Formats: sequence, structure tokens, C-alpha cells
Amino acid sequence: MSAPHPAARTLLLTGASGGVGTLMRSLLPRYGYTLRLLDARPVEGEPDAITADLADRETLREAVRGVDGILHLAGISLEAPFEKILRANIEGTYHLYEAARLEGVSRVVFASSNHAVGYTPAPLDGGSPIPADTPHRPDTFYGLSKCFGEDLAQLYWDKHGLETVSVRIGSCFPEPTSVRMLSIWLSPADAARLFHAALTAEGVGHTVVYGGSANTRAWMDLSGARALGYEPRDDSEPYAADLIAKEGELDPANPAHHHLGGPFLVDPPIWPY
Ligand code: 15L
Repeated sequence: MSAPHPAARTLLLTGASGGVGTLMRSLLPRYGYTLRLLDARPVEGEPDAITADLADRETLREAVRGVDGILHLAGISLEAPFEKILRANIEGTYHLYEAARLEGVSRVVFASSNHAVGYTPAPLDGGSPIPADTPHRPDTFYGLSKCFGEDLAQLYWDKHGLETVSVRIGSCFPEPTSVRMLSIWLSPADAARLFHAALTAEGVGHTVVYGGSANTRAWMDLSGARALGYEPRDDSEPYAADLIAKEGELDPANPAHHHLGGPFLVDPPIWPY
């Protein structure tokens, strides 16, 4: 485990009480980070966490003041009515970047998602994994908000020199829970490795990468993430036999199977995904 870059010691973690935030709270300190936690909901067991909505600009300015980097996980993590996505994900991310710019924060790692490009056909036939420069093809308002976040990050790099790594996370859960997830699983330990690489790599400007583990059935090209120094160690394959016995193989005739975004293409989404 390499030491954090000197420019990334104190880390603001937004969305600290969410699923990925909770996993990262226990994993990232092992890389030497001191975490400052923020969430719209109280963070259990963390009395010092900042409870604030991203629309609360004053508190947000204070929250980003003096940090060396931000891991921005906050926001709605599934499909929702447009007005809710607009407020939490689109306006919320804008407020965060404004606060970061005004306080001179140099690096953000933005939790983008596979759903920014969810309508991209999945290489079910074992073809080449999807490259990071594939055009945006959001599958939901949620995915659209991630496209916005990536473009916002590009704007803040070009105009203000604020660096971002946008990580299009596949499925970050302790274990893959569906056949689709075998191809896009990001184990929590690999997520911490990737976020650490994204926070510490030199000269990233704005870089978009996929967040996946070293999955045998991978759909997402990890070369960009590896170029940051990320070396995934986990593979979903040991879970494959059980999941396939339960669900069967993915069906190329089913749109929820043959696109990267899976069940997010179907309204309402089919669970489990
Ligand atoms: C996401 O972006 C969601 O935040 C997460 O909950 C999963 O649904 C994941 O995508 C996925 O595609 O499985």
C-alpha cells in the first residue's frame, strides 16, 4: 500500500453514510487519509461528521476548506424523478465544485457510473471491453446526471485548473449479487485501491475511467484506471457458478441483459440487478 501523495492527506468524503461511503469509511484510512465526513443524513457512530445538504453553500464552503482532496459520492444512486435528480445530483455537484474552486481544492474524485453510458451494448460475446471514450449514452435521469458531472469536471479543469478523476463505477457491493454484476463488479477493497490511485496520480487533468475489479467476464476497459496506478486484485468469477445456477446465463435478446446499464434500461428497473 503506497503512501498518499502529499497533496491528498485530508480527504472530504461526501455521501459518507451511503453504501459506498460506508465501505470507504473503513477502508480509506488504511491508506493514510484523515477523513472529513459529510452527508445529508447523520453518519452513524461519527459524531464529528458534517450533516448538511449540498445546497447549503455556506456549510459546504467550510467543509471543503483546507482539504487536500474530495471523494464525491453524495447524491441519489438510483433512478428517481427528474426534479429530485436535478436537485441532489446536478445542482448538488455544481455546488460542490463551486465550493472547491472558491477554496482552492486541487483534486476531486467524482463517483460517476456505468449508467452514464448505460445504453452502450455489452460485449456479451466476449468482445472487447467498452472503452472510456465511448460516447455518453445515459440510460436514466440518474445516468444523465453522471454525464453532467463528468462534463462539469471537464469544465472546471479547462477553465479553473481543478483536477478530477471521474470513476464510472460498475457495481460496488461486498459481493456480486447477479449474473450481470459478474461483469461490472468493483469489490470494496479494489474501490479503495482505485480511489487512492485517482487521488494520488500525477497530472490527471480530467480523466474518465471505469471502476471495476479484475473480473474474468469484464465488460469495462480498465486500461485508464491502470494507467493511474490502479492494480485490481479481485475477480467475481468464484461467484459465477452459483449466480448462473440461480438466474441462468444472460440472454442477448433481452435489452436489460445486453446493454451495460442492464435493468436501468427497463422502467421500472428489474431487481436484482
Ligand atoms: C449504480 O450506479 C448504482 O449507484 C448502484 O446502486 C448499482 O445499481 C450500479 O449502478 C449497477 O449498475 O449495478
